[in-house]
Amino acid sequence: MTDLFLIGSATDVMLERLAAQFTIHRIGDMDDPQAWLAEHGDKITYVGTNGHDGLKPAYMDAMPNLKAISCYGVGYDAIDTSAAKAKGIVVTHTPNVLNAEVATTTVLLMLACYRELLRDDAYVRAGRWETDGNSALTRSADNQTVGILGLGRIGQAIADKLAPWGTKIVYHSRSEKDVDYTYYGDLVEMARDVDTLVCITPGGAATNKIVNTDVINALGPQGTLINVSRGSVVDEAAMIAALQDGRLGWAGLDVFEGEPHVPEALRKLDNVVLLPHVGSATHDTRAAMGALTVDNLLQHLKDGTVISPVPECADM
Ligand code: NAP
Ligand code: 8YV
Repeated sequence: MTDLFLIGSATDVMLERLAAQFTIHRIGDMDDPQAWLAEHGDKITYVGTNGHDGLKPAYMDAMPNLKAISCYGVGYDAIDTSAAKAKGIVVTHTPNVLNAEVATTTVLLMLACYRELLRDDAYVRAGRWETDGNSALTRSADNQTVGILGLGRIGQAIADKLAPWGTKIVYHSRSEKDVDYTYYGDLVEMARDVDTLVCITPGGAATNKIVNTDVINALGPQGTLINVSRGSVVDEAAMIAALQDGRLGWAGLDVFEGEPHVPEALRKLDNVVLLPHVGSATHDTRAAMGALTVDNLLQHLKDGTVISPVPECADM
C-alpha cells in the first residue's frame, strides 16, 4: 500500500475511499508529527490537507519522496506552491464545486446584516415583542450597489445570486474581466461608490490587509463589509475600530485573522454577524469537495496526472 499523510478532518466517505488505496497516517493521532516524520517521512508519497492547515514547510522538507498534495478546499494560501513545484510535487485543490455554497453564505451574511436578523431574533426570544411592541425598522437589501473584491469563480456566483435583489454589481481585481459590470482599478474609489463591499479574493501576501483604513473609511457609516475570503484580506484591528466608532456601519464575517480566535472586541459588537468559517460547510458541498480531493489523489496514483491542479502547477 502507498503511504498517505493526512492533515485535518476528512468525511467518512473520504476516509473509506482513501483507506482502500492508501495506508493513512493521521497527523491528529501523532504526539509529535515532526518527530514521526523524521523517522517515517521518506515513505510518504501523498498528502491530504485543507485550506486552513496547509502543509508546514518543515513537514514538506521531511517528506523527500512526496509526489502530490491534495487540498480539500479551493484556497491554498497555507501551502507553499513554489517550494512544492520546485521539488516536483503537484498541488491540487477543489475549485467550482463550492461556488454556489459560498455565494449562498455571502448572501446570507448580507441579508442578516441588512435586516438585523440577529437583533430581531434576540428581541423575540427575550419576550420584548410582547412588552415593547414592534422592533425598530431595518434597511432594505433591495437595489443596492455591491462591490465585489475578486470577481473570480465564487465572485461571479455571488453576483448571480444577488441578481434577484436588483443589485448593481461593480468589481475590483488586478485585471479587468470580460463582463458587463463596471470595473474599478482603485479599491478605495470603488468602496466610496458602493453600499456593500464583498471580499472574495485568495489570501496570501498579495492581498494582505488590502481592505485597510482608507477602504473602510470610504465604505463609510452606511456601508456593509462582507468577508468570505480570508481573515488576512481585511485589517481586522482597523475594521473593529471603525465598527466601534461608527465609521463603518456593519460587517458580516465568515473568516478572521487568527481563526478560530475571534477578538473579544468584535464579539461584543452588535453591528456584526459572525460565522465560524462555514462558507462551504454543508453536507452536500463538503461531499463534492471531498470527492474531488480523493479523486485527485487516486488519479495521480493510477497514472501520474491530476484533475484540478492549482494554477501554478497546471503545466506539471
Ligand atoms: P478565483 O476564481 O481564483 O478568483 C479570485 C479572484 O480574486 C480573481 O478574480 C482575481 O482576479 C482576484 N484577485 C486575486 N488576487 C488579487 C489581488 N491581489 N487584488 C485584487 N484581486 C485579486 O478563486 P475562487 O475560486 O473564486 O476563490 C476565491 C477565494 O475565496 C479562495 O482563494 C479562498 O480564499 C476563498 N474561499 C473562502 C471560503 C469560505 O469558506 N469562506 C470558501 C471557498 C473559498 P485578478 O487575478 O484579475 O486579480
Ligand atoms: C473550507 C475554504 O473551509 O475552500 C476554501 O478555500 O476556505 C473552505 O471551503 C476549507 O478549505 C475546508 O477545509
